[in-house]
Order: sequence, then structure tokens, then C-alpha cells
Amino acid sequence: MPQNAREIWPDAIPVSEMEIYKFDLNGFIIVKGALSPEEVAACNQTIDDYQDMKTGEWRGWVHGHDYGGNEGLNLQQVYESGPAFEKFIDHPSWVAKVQHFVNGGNFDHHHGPMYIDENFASIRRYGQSIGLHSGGQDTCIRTQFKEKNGNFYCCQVNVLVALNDIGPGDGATMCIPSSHKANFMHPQVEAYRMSQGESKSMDGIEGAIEVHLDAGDALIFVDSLMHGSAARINEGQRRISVFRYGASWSRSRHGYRPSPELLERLNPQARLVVEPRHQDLLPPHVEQHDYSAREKHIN
Ligand SMILES: O=C(O)CCC(=O)C(=O)O
Ligand SMILES: [Fe+2]
Repeated sequence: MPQNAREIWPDAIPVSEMEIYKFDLNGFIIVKGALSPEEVAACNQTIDDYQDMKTGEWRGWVHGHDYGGNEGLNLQQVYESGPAFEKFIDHPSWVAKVQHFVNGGNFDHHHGPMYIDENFASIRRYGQSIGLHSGGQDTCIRTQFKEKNGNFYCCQVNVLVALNDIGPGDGATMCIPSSHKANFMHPQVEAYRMSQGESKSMDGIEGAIEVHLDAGDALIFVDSLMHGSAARINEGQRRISVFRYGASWSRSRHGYRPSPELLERLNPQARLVVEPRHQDLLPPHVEQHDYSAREKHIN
């Protein structure tokens, strides 16, 4: 039976009517104070331990990664870095809101309520930024916005959490409000679009706003919103994390797999969000959760 967010996470903070209105209208909402100062401090302590990682390096199950331009370091699979980020998986400040936007109640619940297809912390330094990407005229299904008869069916609803204050000059996330519904290409898109090996930002593009956040605030947005960031022109680091939630039939964006230890530790609902397909329908001679056996079987 399909369940709604309230049944799955009774203690989570529900989505409000105003949030539903704004998310539909603008493509994003901001949850002020989603993390307590103690939670923010714990995240920063964790990042302190990983900030010297290089692209391609593994530390435990955390992977150093970048987008190939001037976007800074991503600590992929950050939910493997310890309790500070592990609790993001089903954090009560946003999990029920996100689930509402991902799925208004359809058969995806057979695999679980939703799925995290990417999770990372991002460290950006002086001069770094991310160029423009996404937008409603984009044909990407994976990041789509959809609403019908009062239910949402969005793929990739992102929870971007500020881990320090992000104001003017800090390289704030930028977006063009309502662009998830755009039917026409932004006329300036080519000059600002994120591209491999190039340093791009959204500074100066018409119609965009900077989303200034205090440490602990969460920006929840559908990925089809046209977005990117300003360039960081202040010293120091901009620290955020991004958890992307989508339909339970989705796959890891980059191909990462959760560690057996993490799966073992998680509560049943959080586990389903990390690995929705928790039970494979296999012939009796193939062991459940034996990935190599499964792959041999499939290939
Ligand atoms: O770094 C930023 O501010 C934007 C992040 C972004 O593009 C995303 O989370 O999809
Ligand atoms: Fe993005």
C-alpha cells in the first residue's frame, strides 16, 4: 500500500501549504534553521577531516570528486563519513517535505518512499563557482518537475544545506525563480553555461537571484530549476552539502554503492532511501545481496 510521508516519518516536520505554493510557483523553498548550531558544528568537524582530499582519492567510502571545471572539491558519499551526515538521509527538518515533492503516492512505494541518487559536501574557495545548468526547457527527464491534480511527481529534489553563512561575495547558489516551468531557452544561456575545463558562474545573467543562507538553512529545489552559483570572491571556504532525492526506481548518479556497514546501521526507512531495492527477486540458488552473483546473472 502506498504510504504518505506522515505515515513513514511521523516525527518529521510536515510540508506546509505555503511551502507547497512556493515550491510549485518558484521551484524552491528555504527552510530556515533546518540544522541546529550543534549539528552544523559536527558537519564542519567532519569536513575538516576530509578537506585535504584529492579528486579520485578514496577515504573509507567517501570519494574525492570534481565536475572538471572550477567548481571545487566534492566529498561524494558524504553520508558514509559519520553520524553528522548520516542523519541527513532522513533528517526530520526536510525528509517529509522532500517526500511530498518527489512522490504524491504511486507505485514507486513498492521499492521504497524515494531514493538518494547523489550526496556530497562541497568545498569552494576563492574564485570558484559553478556555471548555469538545468532549466525547464531542458529535456532531461531525470530532473523533471511535475505536478498533477495536486500531487507532485518530481525527480531530483535537492536539499542544499549551508554549513557556513553564505552572503554577498561568498559564492552563493543562484537561480532563476520559476525557470523549472520555462518553455523557452534563456537567451543568454551560452555565455553562462557550465562547461568542462572552464570557469563559469551565473554572475550577471538576467533574471537570476543569489540565495543567501545562514549556516544550517536548507534550500530545497527541484533540479530542473535553472541554477548555478556566483563566484566566490571572499577568502575562506564556502561549505554546503547536497542530498538529491528522487524516485525509488532511480540509480546512483555516479555509480556509487552504499557500504554494507551503513545499510546494517540504518533504521528500516532510512535504509530504503539509500537502497530501495532491498530485496531482489532472484532464483533460489543466487544469494540475496550478493552483488557479484547478481551481476554475473544479469550479464
Ligand atoms: O554549488 C551551488 O551553489 C549549486 C549546486 C548545484 O548545482 C546543485 O546542487 O545541483
Ligand atoms: Fe546543480
